[in-house]
Amino acid sequence: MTQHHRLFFALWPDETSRRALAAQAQALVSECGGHPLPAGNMHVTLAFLGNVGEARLDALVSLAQNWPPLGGQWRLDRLGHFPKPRIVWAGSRMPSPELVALNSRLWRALANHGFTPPSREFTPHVSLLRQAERPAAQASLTPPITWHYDHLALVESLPEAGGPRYHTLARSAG
Ligand code: 2AM
Repeated sequence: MTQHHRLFFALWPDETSRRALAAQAQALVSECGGHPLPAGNMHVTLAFLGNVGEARLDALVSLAQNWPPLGGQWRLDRLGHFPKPRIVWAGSRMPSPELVALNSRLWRALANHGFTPPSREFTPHVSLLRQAERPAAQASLTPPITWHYDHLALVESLPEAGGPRYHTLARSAG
């Protein structure tokens, strides 16, 4: 039987923004209910691939490893809510042109390997709370958090009883 891996490409926060996001998640629990994501799991997904067969793994690893070095920052100034999956998230009021461009570039490269880009618009977000009962009362994230990123990661999501465990399979230089 072919083995499948649940994969996505993501950016991981630098230490300072990770701490700030974790503190923000903790502070929102009393207001929104739900459970904060473990700080080490916080990330922004650039491309979600879902279940991918073993045979396609090498090409993805190579894509990640050969991705040009990144250097950028993302300013998070907004809180949002996805009611169906019951997620409270942090993101930005104005779409970040750098992240949108990176998302497009990545999907163009993935399309060359036979992956189909999603039809839904890209809404970069960092999930802060799962199983949230309500959105945050205010839509702004104050003070804003500036996230510095320097590499792209290909990550496998491994289901575990307490929530997914993320395992980085490959990353770009940075
Ligand atoms: P989430 O943070 O909003 O849950 C691993 O599951 C990562 O891929 C998470 O960042 C998750 O987003 C995202 N993800 C899961 N299912 C997805 C889907 N169908 N489309 C886009 N992203 C998805």
